[in-house]
Amino acid sequence: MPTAHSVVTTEGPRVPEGLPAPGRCLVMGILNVTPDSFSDGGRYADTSRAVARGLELAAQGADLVDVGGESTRPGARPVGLEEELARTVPVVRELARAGVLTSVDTMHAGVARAAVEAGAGLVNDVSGGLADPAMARTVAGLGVPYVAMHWRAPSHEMDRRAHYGDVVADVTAELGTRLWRLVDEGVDPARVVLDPGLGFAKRPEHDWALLAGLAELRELGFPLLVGASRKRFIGAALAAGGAGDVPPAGRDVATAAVSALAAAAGAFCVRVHDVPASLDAVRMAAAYTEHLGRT
Ligand code: PMM
Repeated sequence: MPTAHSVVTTEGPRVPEGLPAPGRCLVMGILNVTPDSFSDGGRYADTSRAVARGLELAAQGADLVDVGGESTRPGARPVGLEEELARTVPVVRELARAGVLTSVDTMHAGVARAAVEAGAGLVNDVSGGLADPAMARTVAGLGVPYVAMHWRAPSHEMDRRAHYGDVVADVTAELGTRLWRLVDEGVDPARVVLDPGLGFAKRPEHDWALLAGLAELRELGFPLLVGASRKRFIGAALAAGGAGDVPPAGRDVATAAVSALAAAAGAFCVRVHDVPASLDAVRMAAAYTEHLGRT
């Protein structure tokens, strides 16, 4: 459902300045420099291991590497600003020095600023500017692309907020409202990427409805990022299909399938742990969509 403010486009979404345009859905590799993220917590918790993993993701073909220093899994403990800075900034700096395009996954304006000053080329904010009132103006001043995700509440209470009438219409309307608040505060709409926030105040049925409803979200007229990797709704669908209880690290093939679906539905970028599988998946989606309507 387009909102009063929506810009309906018939073409594919434009690429925000500063991001690559390979002619297919972008693949963002996840680098969680945290002890407690839900599927890879602790693996890259120190700077040198994190940098090595970031270089590996880039060598595998990631279009950009998303460096996060605070876990957003349900119930995760908040991290102090100093700790988040210490986890992310040195990693961003080293990767930028090596020529790797990085984004910083943060809800905090201070971290966003420090990371961009250290070389990050994009700010990825799962709260879409709601968690830190200084974020919108900071991002406006930094002049980098900004991912604004649909978010309703901090991790400890988001599961209680997973109530919708029509989830696709509600998320589209809430993202539209958020977007125009950001623009009011100076964020350049040409630099904005929107994200439905799979798993954030969503139950598995909401996540599937949003994936199936990407076309409606695209009516907002902005590039869409989809973060499905290893999430609970993928585990739920595997279980429902007879695969049993598959732990997060065993969900990468299924994640790649979701990447293909998202890319074929017009996603601009997918955010994943396993880059090679999703890169092949989005390549297949590009070949497929090129031939849609020709037969
Ligand atoms: N999901 C997580 C973290 N950051 N960023 C965006 N833009 N979209 C997401 O869906 C998203 C995100 C949580 O997943 P992780 O703990 O595996 O990183």
